[in-house]
Amino acid sequence: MAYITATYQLGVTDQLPKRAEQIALGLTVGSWTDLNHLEQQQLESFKGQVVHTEEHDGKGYVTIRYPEHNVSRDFSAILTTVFGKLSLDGQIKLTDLQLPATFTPDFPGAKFGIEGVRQLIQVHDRPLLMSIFKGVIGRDLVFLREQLEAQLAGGIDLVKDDEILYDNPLTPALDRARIGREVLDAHYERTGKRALYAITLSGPVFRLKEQAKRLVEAGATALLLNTFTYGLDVLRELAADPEIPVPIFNHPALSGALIASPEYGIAAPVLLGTLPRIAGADLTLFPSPYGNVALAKDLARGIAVEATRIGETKTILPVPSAGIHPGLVAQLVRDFGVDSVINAGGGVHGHPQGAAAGVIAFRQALDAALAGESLTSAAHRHEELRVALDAWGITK
Ligand code: 1AE
Repeated sequence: MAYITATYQLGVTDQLPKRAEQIALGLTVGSWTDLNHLEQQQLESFKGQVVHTEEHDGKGYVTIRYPEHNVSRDFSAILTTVFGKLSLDGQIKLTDLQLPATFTPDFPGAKFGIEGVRQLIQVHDRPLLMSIFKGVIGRDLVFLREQLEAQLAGGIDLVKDDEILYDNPLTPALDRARIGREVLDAHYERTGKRALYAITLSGPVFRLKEQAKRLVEAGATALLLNTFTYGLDVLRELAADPEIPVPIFNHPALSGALIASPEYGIAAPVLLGTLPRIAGADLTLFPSPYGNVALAKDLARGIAVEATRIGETKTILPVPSAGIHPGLVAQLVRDFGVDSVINAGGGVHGHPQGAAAGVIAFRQALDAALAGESLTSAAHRHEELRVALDAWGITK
């Protein structure tokens, strides 16, 4: 029989085997010792089982496995079983979740993954560079076009909408898709360089698929989903649909409400790494350890480990984000490696010489970091990088 396996951190360390047994039974067959022998035989294959308990650093850890046939094949059922009511039951945090291989047909993961996205933009040997539209709310399509052109002119690989830019009268999503495609194609004709532009999906949940298909028809080359405001099953349905043949970027909006507490909620590597990978995201954004909404480095790296875990699903690109500037690039490469995305909004648009120079500065910093050259030394040859380091400083 196959099982879903979950590990929890408890705020207590006493009587762990007993507590674990209570969880395993409470989330499956209810009671056990009250059942007669025949009932026990009948229910044995539905019973949750304690796999392991241990205590360290003043916390208790319990691992429990749940029979696969207890749940329907959706995230709603899986998460309700492993951490539904339980999430409300005192100091408890879900720290690991593994689905059995028998779930793969229903949870096939990303369409593109790391290799697929690299293939689309023909970049195989370095971290990708992504920028975020900034200050677009209240502006029109002319402004948006200019911002996109500037980011591309610097040589960006990926561009994404700000997650707060929805479908709206000034820059309708369909127009963004159409104009975005025109600009991306013109850039390709001119330079031979392919880039992707992810448009934010928004609107009523039951119309999202239709919206995604219309955006793709209009020219969208990628989509951005605020997954935790809609739900993981929404991401899964979009990713599995063959009529939505573009990469999907997972945005972490709202996830702070679940990951921030050390005692409650879901561990960041599970919520922003494991689950988006299984649900079908091609990239997963999360707070970097360095910026304005920082996540502890072990957690940020834990997300990258889960995103790139080799197994039943494709590996997906980790995107440490927020407060990223060129002076952080060497640190990013050290912490997240080549299979990652360096992503910046303010760190591109805030460059004193403009967004194109901002992207160029990132590229110069990246080339230097990959060559093992210090950013300070590279800045002697590169004006854009020098200006960026003067503006933001350097993290060695
Ligand atoms: C963790 C998500 C980061 C994000 O979406 C965003 O817009 C970052 O902007 P900057 O780079 O901090 O300006």
